[in-house]
Amino acid sequence: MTDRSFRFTHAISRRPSASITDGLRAVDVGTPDLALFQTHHAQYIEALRDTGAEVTLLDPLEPYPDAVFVEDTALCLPEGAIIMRPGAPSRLGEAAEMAPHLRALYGEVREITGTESYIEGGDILTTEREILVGRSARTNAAGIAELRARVADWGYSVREVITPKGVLHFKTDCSLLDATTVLATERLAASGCFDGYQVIHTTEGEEAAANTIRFNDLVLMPAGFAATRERLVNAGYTVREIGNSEAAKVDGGMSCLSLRFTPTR
Ligand code: CIR
Repeated sequence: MTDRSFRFTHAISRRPSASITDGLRAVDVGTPDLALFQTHHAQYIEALRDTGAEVTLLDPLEPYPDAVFVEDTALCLPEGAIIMRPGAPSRLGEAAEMAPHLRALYGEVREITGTESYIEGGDILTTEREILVGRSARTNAAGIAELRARVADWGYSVREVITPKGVLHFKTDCSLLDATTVLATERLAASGCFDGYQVIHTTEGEEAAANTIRFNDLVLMPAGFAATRERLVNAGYTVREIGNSEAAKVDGGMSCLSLRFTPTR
């Protein structure tokens, strides 16, 4: 088994814009504080660099309040990148903003183009053996079918799963930890979508800790979830905690803040 699903040479992130205060959110629990968001973001970028990756840091995009959440704009595989079609109308234009940056690094960039196809990167979990895509309020069956067609000749199998009702993205509730292991909330794992994988559950009340990223030898996780953190440390992972209070106010977390990949040209 390889480890291409969690070892990468590159990452792309985008600094938060002042318009993040208008970012989409399911429930309004307060407006993100830009200065604190910037501080957390800087910690996040430092951690990405500490993995050994080359990090491209893009400028803020004021017209798109949610543009800091770059993960939703593309799926990056070793063979090429696929530009998404975000299901949130206010985010659709973010994908075209990302495309040139990926074209600069990749030999091949494909696009989801169907006018009825919607798919966001947050709903996609790439493991060593398959690509799981959660149908959600942002990702529909047409988007998943189009992704399947785009990656078929690269040898990937795409499995459609369900993002739990009321959960923004599939990866809001899970993350890949290594070639055979995922971290997941009990409510998501109960759907059976991880049968055949080893699952470490977030502890009760710490569901918001499920969105982490395994990146080379580090696991980046949101700060403040001591019991779940202990489970990861006990399982042998090297955990780096990053402040996430401001991103969380607009339903964002560790995976949303970067694209991680090893491009082949
Ligand atoms: C949104 O609702 O689209 C943003 N406020 C949060 C996006 C989080 N992205 C992700 O989980 N991949």
